[in-house]
Amino acid sequence: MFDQVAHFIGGRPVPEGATFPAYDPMTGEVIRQVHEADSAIVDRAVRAARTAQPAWAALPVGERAAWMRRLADGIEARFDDFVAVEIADTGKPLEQTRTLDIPRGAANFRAFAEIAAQRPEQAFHLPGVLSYTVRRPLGVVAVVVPWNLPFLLMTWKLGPALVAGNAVVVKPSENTPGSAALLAEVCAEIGLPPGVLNIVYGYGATGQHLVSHPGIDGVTFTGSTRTGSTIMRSVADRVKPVSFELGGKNAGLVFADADLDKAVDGCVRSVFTNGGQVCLCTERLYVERPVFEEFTRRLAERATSVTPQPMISAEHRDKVLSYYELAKSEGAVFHTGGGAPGGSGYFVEPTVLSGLGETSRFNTEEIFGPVCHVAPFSSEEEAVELANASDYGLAATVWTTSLNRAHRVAQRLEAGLVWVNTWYLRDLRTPFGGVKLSGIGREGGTQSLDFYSEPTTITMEIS
Ligand code: 6OD
Repeated sequence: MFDQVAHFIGGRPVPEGATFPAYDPMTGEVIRQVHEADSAIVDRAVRAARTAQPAWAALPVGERAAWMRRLADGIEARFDDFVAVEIADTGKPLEQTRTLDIPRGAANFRAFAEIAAQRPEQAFHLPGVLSYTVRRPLGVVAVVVPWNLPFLLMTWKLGPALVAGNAVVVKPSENTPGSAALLAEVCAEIGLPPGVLNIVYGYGATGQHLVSHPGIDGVTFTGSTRTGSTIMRSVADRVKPVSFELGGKNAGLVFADADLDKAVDGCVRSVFTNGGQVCLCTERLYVERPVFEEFTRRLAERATSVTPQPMISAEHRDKVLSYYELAKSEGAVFHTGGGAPGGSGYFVEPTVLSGLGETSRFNTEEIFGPVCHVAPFSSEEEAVELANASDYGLAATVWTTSLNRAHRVAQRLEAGLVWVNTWYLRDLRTPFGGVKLSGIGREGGTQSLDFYSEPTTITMEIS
């Protein structure tokens, strides 16, 4: 499916611009040729969105919500196709793609349809005064999507942006164009009004044309902190709102009173899911001394049997391997892994190591691979300090059977998201995002609807 990927502008495929290859990370073979949008093509997409947006915004929210449900139905009708393209682009395991990535795509549209349609509005009364607030969509939103959860994260942004009355221009990652191309087909199949959802493909230069286009009213982005700050600079002169979910160096704290079976299971998931290529994955594990050795041994044993998933690209594989080499040069103890298996594809070994200092680049920079560093701690105070000693603050996990400790520690962690005795359990109504270098703003539930709209407060005298 999709030997050639064309832009989707004004409801039509636009097979224009030079092409570039997209690869299957399992084999390193080229699987698609993708058209690249230059500034003129981006301009056409933004214009199409601007033309479509007023009529879309004028629909009652219930009608936009009905379109979101049609999108979800359309995704479910082509469920197996979505699974196939997402796996081809990313090398994800079938089970994960069937149970997480693609179902979340449909769920994102359904959830935000419901949240928007049921959202109450507020009015404030004083004697002789009535104040109320109306929310207007931003207008045209640039949706810049990463390669790690391409469909899940694209739809996570599209659901609320569209239901709030915006038109959008999406820029998927150059590595993972397939599920966006299929979504364009679903839009055409269900007859979504042309221009409401547009998609342009390309590398960073295409993204740069998009976010700096004067017709863009806001940007939502998930990806690296460096790209986030570049986008921020691009919109600074026009003072446009941004919502960013950026890098992480997430800590997990395993206390000696934890249910160790559960903690090991949970940490296997939080470290190795998606080949460690989820912004929420744990890269720093701190384990209370009495259980440090047993926990580390069991985690390392389990690491050898995780379903292998390739890194997204040869470049990313080499980056992850360069951190393995760095750790070796600094004298780390490898409990498992540390290399790359032979053969084709962008695989690296799941790796558990210890012995590096807290200020090592290995322990401070986001690696985004199937790897974690394990270090012991002696007290709750020390655990919290270690977890918080990071420039990032996206997610953290706490493993303990003490209810008091769970609350105490969770509330002290400098992170936008804390999971206790679980990981990546999601309620789409909750605020989602990070602190420090991990992002700005929150999406999820009404926070998403707030970001994708602007309030106007109307105050009148009643005489
Ligand atoms: O599950 C989500 O809603 C979400 N925003 C996940 C982000 C993962 C980042 O890699």
